[in-house]
Amino acid sequence: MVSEADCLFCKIVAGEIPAKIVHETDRTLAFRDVNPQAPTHVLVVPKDHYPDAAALAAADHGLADDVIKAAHAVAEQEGVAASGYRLVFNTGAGAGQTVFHVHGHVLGGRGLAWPPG
Ligand code: D5M
Repeated sequence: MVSEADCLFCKIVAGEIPAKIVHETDRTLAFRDVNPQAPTHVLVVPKDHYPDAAALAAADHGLADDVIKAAHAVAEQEGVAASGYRLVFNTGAGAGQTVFHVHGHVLGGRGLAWPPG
């Protein structure tokens, strides 16, 4: 596994920090956000460490596909797929990224305004 010392989400993947895990595949993990912004707010990560969405896409072995498929599976499991949900990858500090292990936010269960803040 590609991991990085002192990466919070690598530690969650490794089971070193507790998280409320809701979905897992061989290459992805999904767990509830500690600071939920909607009734459903789940983070989906690749188990391997990539700092952001651009690095994940450049990995070029279908891992980005796996993360997006896992996000949709989470939305179905949470019962928000039919009504609509948002999948957000904050990419870079200027866009609000604070944890530099790529993660998709699955947000749903309420109306979501556009444009986002
Ligand atoms: O999103 C980073 C997200 O990570 C933010 O919504 C809080 C969440 N977070 C931070 N620490 C934890 C732990 N320990 N468990 C679950 N969720 C966590 P960003 O897009 O980088 O701003």
